[in-house]
Amino acid sequence: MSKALDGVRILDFTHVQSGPTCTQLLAWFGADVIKVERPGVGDATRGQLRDIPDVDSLYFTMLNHNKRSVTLNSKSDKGKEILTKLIEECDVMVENFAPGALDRMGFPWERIQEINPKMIYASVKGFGPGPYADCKVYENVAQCAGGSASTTGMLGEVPMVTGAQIGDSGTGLHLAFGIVTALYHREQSGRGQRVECAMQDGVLNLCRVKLRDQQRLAHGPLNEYSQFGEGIPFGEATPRAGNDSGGGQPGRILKCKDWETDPDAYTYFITQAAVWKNVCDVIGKPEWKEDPDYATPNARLPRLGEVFGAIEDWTMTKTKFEVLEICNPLNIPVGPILSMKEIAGDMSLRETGAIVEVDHPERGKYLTVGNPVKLSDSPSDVERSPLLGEHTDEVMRDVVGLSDEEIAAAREDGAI
Ligand code: CAO
Repeated sequence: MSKALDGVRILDFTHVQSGPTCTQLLAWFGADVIKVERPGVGDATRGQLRDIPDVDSLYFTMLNHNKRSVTLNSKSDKGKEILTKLIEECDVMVENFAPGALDRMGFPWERIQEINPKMIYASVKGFGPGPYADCKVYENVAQCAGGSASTTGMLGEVPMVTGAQIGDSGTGLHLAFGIVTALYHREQSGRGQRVECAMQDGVLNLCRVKLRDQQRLAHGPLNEYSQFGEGIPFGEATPRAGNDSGGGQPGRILKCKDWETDPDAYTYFITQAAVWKNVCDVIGKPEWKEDPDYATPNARLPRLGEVFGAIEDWTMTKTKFEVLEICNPLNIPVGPILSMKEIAGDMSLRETGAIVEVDHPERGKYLTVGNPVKLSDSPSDVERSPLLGEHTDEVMRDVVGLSDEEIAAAREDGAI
C-alpha cells in the first residue's frame, strides 16, 4: 500500500517543537522530509533535557521521526547555492525561525517563489502582523497570549498554563492542515502559495469556547460555571473555571478511593441531563429523581456544589476504574485521571499504535507517540529520528546533484 504523501518532498527548516510537529506529521504520512540543520550544531533540542549524556534527547527524537537530516550552513555562499537547488527540488518548505530570519539569510518569500513558483512556503510565527509581529515566542507565551492561561486554573488563583502543548504542537497541527490544503489547491492552480500560522491564533482557535463565554457575559452570568452556584459575581472577562466542563453539561474532577496517597486517584464526572436518574440511583440519592429542586438541569445549577459533593461522597468509596466500570454501562460519562505512568504501561495503546516503541542506534529502545490520525488505505509507521547530518551525502548526491568531489569540497568549505 502506498502512503498518502508519497512523492511529496519537504524542505524542513524547522526547529524546537512547533515546526517539527508539523513536518513529523507529514513524514508519518509518507512525505520525504529533509531536515536542514546547522553543521556541528543541529536543532537545539538535540541537546536539551538530555537523559543520557551525548545522545539525542527524547525531546528531539519524539519530534523528528521519519525524517532525513542534512547539515547545511545556509549563510555561506556555497550553502546558499545548495539551498537554492533544494528549493527548486522540493514541493514544500517549512520554517519556524524568529521573524525575519529567512529574509536576513537572503530567502524572503518573493525570492523563494521566484526560484520555484510551485513551492508551498509554510511558516510558524508567534504572532501575526501587528504590534507583536517581531517577538520571539515559546509555548507558554502563546498560551498566555491566546487566551488559554487567563481562562485556566482555579477562580481567584494565578492564571495557569496547560500540560498539553497547544501553542507549539497545536500550531504545528494547524500548519500541517494549511500545507495539505495548499497542496490540494496546487493540483488545480499549478501554483504554490504562502501558508502562515501564528501561535497566538492557533491557541485562540482552540480556546473558542472561552471567547463564546466572553460574549455571553454581556447577557448575564454564566450559570453553568461553579461560581454561579456559589453566588460569586462575574467580572468583565471570562473567568477561570477550575475543572468545570466547557460544554452545557456540568462536570467536575472528583476524588476517588486512595486520593490521600495517590495524586492521580480522581475521576472526571459529568452529570449529563439525559442520565440524571441513573446518577441518582448510583450515588444513593433516588429521592433527587423527582424532587423539583434537583430533577431538572436548571434546578440543579445553583446547587452544583451540593450535587457534586454527594457524587464525590460516592466516588471516594471506589477506585477511578471501579467508577468507570459502574458508570459506563449506565451511560454516565466519566473519565479516570490517567497518569503518564499508567498511559505508558497501557498495552491497549500499544496495540492501536497510539504509543510505539522505537529503537535508536545510540539510545536504544524508547517510547513515543504514534500517528493519532489513521487512514484506511495508507499506512503510517514510526521510524527513528535521524542522527545529525546522517543523510547529508545521499541528499547532496541524489537531490542536489553534487558529485562526490563536490560534496567533499562543500564539506571542506564548512557549507555542509
Ligand atoms: N545555517 C545558518 N544559519 C542558521 C541555520 C543554518 N542551517 N539555521 C538557523 N540559522 C540561524 C538563523 O538564520 C538565525 O540567524 P539570525 O538571527 O542571524 O537571523 C539564527 O540561526 C537563530 O534562529 P532563531 O532566531 O530562530 O533561533 P532562536 O533560538 O534565537 O529563537 C525561537 C528560537 C523559537 C524563539 C524563534 O525561532 C521563534 O520565535 N520562532 C517562531 C515561533 C516559534 O516557532 N516558536 C516555537 C518554538 S517551540 O517552543
